[in-house]
Amino acid sequence: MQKFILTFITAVLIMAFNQEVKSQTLQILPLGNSITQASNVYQSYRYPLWKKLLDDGLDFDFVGSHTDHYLCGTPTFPDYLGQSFDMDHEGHWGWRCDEVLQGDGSSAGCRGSGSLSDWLMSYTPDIALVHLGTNDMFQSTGGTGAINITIGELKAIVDTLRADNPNMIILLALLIPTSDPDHSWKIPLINAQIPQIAIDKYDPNSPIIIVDQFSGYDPVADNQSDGVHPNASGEEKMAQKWRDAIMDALIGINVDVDIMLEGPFNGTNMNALINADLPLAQPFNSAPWNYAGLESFTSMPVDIVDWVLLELRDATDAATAYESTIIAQKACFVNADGKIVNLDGSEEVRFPVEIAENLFVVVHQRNHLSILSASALTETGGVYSWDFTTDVNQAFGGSLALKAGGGGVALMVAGDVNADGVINTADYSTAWTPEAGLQGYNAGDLNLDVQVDNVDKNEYWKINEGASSQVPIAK
Ligand SMILES: [Ca+2]
Ligand SMILES: [Ca+2]
Ligand SMILES: [Ca+2]
Repeated sequence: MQKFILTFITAVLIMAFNQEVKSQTLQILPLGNSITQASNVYQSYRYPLWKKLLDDGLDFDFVGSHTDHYLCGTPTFPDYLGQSFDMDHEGHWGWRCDEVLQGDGSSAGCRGSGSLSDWLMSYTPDIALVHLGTNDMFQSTGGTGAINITIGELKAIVDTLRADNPNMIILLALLIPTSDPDHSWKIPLINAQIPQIAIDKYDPNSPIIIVDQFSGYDPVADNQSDGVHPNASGEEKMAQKWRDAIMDALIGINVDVDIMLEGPFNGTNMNALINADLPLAQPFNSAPWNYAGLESFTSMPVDIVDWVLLELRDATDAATAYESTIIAQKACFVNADGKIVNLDGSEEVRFPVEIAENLFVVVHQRNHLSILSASALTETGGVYSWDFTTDVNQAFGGSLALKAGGGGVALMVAGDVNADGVINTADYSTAWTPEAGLQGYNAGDLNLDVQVDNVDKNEYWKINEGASSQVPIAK
C-alpha cells in the first residue's frame, strides 16, 4: 500500500507540473541559514519534517552539500520507522542571501562552504525549502533600501535554483519572528514584500509557493533563549508548515474557469474602471461568505475587474451540490477577458484537494448572483476547465442563473447588492440607497464604474429584480 501511495504521489507531481523527475525519489533541498542548520545541541525543523514525510509515505531524499551542525558535533537523531535520519542540508549559520549566492560567508564552526551554484552541481532538487533573509535583516538598518536589496537577492536565488531545474517547486518562507528587540520589527517588513516575489517571478513550470512560517509562531515560546533559533516546539511548527506545503504541492488539482459579469460587460469583454479602487486584501471575509483566506498583496495588476471567490464542491450531481459538499475555496481575480486568475496572474488555480465523486465549481462575486457549473468538470491535460461565458446553460438553472448578453455571451446577473442570493427590494432600499452617490469600491456600484448612481439602480437592479441564485444551499 505504501509503495502504491508513493508511486501515485510521484505520478500526480509529474502530471501537475510537467515535471521531469529523474527518479521516483523526490529530492528535497532545505536551504537557509542557522535556522535551517541548527547547532550541535538542537536538531532543526529538518528532523521532525523527515519523520512527518516518512509518516506520509513519501519517497524522498534530503539533499545538501553538508551534514554539519554549527559548532560541529551532532545532536541526537533517533531512528524512525527503522531508518536513520537523512542529515543532508544546505543550512549555513550566519549567512545572508548574498553569501548564499556568492559564497563568501564564514565556514568556521562547521558552517559549510561554497555557494549555491556550486552546491547545485552535485544534486538537482525537485523541491526547495527556502528560509532566508533573517541575517540580512539583522545586519541591516531594516530600511526600504536594505529590504529591496534582500528581495532582489531572493529573486536571484530563485533564478539560480531554476537554472539547475526549470521545473523546481520552490517553497519560499515568510520568516519566523524573533524576540530580539533590536531586530524583531524588521521581520514583518521583509515578510510583507516576500509574496510579491511569487508574482514577479511567476513561471507556470516552476511554482513559487509562499509558506507562512511567521503566523502562529511565538517569538519567545517557540525560540531558544536567544530569541532567534527554534526550540523543539518551534522546530515542530516549522516542520508542520513545510510538510503541509509539500503535500499540497504534490496532491492537488488545477482549475481553469471563465466568467463574464453583467455590470462591467461592454459587449466584448469587461471594463476594468474600478481597478484602482479594488482592495488589496480579499473582500470575502464577512457574511455571507465568511471566507477566512489571507489572500492579499501589495499592488493591483492592470486589467483586473474584481475579486471573485472560487469554490469547489464534490457531489454526485449539480442538483445535490449543497453547501455541505464544499471542499475548497480560494479568493482570485477576474480579468477583463473573463479569465479567473490567481493573484500572480496565472490562469490555472490550484487547490490541494482530491475528488471523491464529481467536481463542480461555484463562482461568487460581491454584487452579482452566484453560479454553479451545470455539469461535473472533467480533466484534460491535468486541468479541470469550465467556461460559463459560452451559453447560459453552462450554469445550473440555465437562463435562471445566467443571462444572454451581446454577442451571445452568457453573463452573471448584477443586482444582488446585499449578497443574499436574491435580487429584490431589499437590495434597493436597505443596500443601494445608503450608498447612492458614493465613489469607490461599493456593492451598490453594480456596473463597477466606481460611482453608485441611478444607472446602477435603473439599468441593473431594476431590470433584474426577481432573479435569484440557482446554487443549491440546503443540506
Ligand atoms: Ca540525502
Ligand atoms: Ca439581495
Ligand atoms: Ca456604477
